[in-house]
Amino acid sequence: MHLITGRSRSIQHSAKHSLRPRRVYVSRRCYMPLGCIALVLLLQIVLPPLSFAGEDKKGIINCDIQKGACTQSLGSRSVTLEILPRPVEAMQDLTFIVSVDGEAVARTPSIRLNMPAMEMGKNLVTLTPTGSGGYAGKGVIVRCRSGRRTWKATVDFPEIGKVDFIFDVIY
Ligand SMILES: [Cu+2]
Repeated sequence: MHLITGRSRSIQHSAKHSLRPRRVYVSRRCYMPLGCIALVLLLQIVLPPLSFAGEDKKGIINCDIQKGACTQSLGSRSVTLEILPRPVEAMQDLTFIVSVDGEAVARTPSIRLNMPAMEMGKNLVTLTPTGSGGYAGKGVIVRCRSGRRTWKATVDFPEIGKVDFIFDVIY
């Protein structure tokens, strides 16, 4: 709104006072590109949180990790993930606890941490067996520079496949 008003005023101004020195008119017009750049920068700040809200509405989050353990199905099995301590925060030492029901698997699963909509580099959590289908390991979820808080933990069982847990962390 401010930009449009500013422009129309300067056009009117130049029409009425066409005999005024040219320099005045030129220096007034110079504010326009600066105003546009400021507007673009402002939009870049405002838009990412809006698109993040849009992502949430699509229902990509399948786990409320702040409330407790989450369970997803993998074939005929159930895989459970819990992250401690809660609240689950970025840049903290976290313990990842995984369990799988059914017949014992021979090979230990691992967890890959990433963001659902952004490649954040390799972040692997190594798990060790704790007995009867249970595994645990330590890891850190990093803080995303975009400010987005939705992360994905992919639990990968070499023999039976992988399952995604998508949840919000606290920054
Ligand atoms: Cu990110």
